[in-house]
Amino acid sequence: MLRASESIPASPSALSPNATLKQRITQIYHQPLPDLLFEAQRVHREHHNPHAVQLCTLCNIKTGACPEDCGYCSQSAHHKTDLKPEPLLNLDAVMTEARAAKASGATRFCMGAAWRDVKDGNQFEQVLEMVRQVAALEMEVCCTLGMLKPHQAKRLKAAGLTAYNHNLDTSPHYYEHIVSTRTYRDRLETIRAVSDAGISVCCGGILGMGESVQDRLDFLEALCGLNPPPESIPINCLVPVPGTPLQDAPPVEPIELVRMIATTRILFPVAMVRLSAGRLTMSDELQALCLLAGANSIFTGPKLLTTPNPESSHDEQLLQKLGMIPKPLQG
Ligand code: SAM
Ligand code: DTB
Ligand code: SF4
Repeated sequence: MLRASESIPASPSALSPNATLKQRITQIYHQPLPDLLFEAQRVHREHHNPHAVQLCTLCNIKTGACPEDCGYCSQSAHHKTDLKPEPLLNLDAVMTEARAAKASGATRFCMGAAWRDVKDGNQFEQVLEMVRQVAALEMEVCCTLGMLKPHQAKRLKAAGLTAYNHNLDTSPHYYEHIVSTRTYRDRLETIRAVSDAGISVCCGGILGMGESVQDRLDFLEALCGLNPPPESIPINCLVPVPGTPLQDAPPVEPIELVRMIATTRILFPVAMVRLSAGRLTMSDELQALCLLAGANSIFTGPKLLTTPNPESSHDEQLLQKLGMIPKPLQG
């Protein structure tokens, strides 16, 4: 039992007011786990319903043959994976998936395309129509289509896009070990175009690509540099895909994932923190810890973009066991 003479362990606020952001992030991440989780839960409960988890569904509207060489990705033309490239899906197919996603409780529909960047023209016009029609279902609508120019971001906004996903993925330093066909600066420019157009920014990263813990903290520091801060932060664990350079990467240490989620929650109190790729190989207990550490969204449905994901029935059981509920759409 704690005696009156014993002090409560140091909390992040004990850090000197002159500490740099890097020092603050390091101190938050490395503090004893009970203190880290306590702080993350306090912040989470201040801004979110601690019982509610937003369900999102992904739809890969254009598969494979991507000219970028992202080392983690099944869809890069630079890697020999088993994936069969597919052209842009037609509007009906996308809407069928969007309606099914809504019927299964998802409130956000995210369309991904294996493009390096968006080209003006017929295909972009088709995507704009998809955005209009998904928005009309009264779902949040998100796209991840690669690099965007400011005028394209404005058109997506006008079509009703809620959010654009464009990940920084890892630290500025480690990025060039993972992708050589584009730079961190390219990523930042697209993110600028998205926020300047008034679209909410969804920006996160991937753990388990051979990066150090310091790289992960430097990635969080880079996220803190975004202005405005991202409203949505997907934290992915690498799904190792045979044929990619990262096919043999070892899995992320589970408590390191929990620490990353909690640190993200503390640094971004109002953001949605999404426990994204990699859940299929996580135990229910690990997912529960992530939800207790401040994650408040998951992707549901048996497939992410190209890799498998837990069945919806499993996720329903998990939420039920935890006494948690799918988050309703805010009016
Ligand atoms: N082409 C677009 C782009 O790269 O911005 C959008 C699609 S891309 C597949 C979306 C995000 O999925 C990537 O930024 C990356 O963070 C994540 N991702 C891709 N492959 C992954 C994998 N094997 N494991 C975990 N996350 C992955
Ligand atoms: C994000 O950060 N994770 C989602 C979403 N944004 C688009 C995608 C995960 C993809 C996992 C690998 C795949 O299925 O190909
Ligand atoms: Fe292409 Fe996106 Fe995959 Fe990179 S992550 S190879 S840009 S689809």
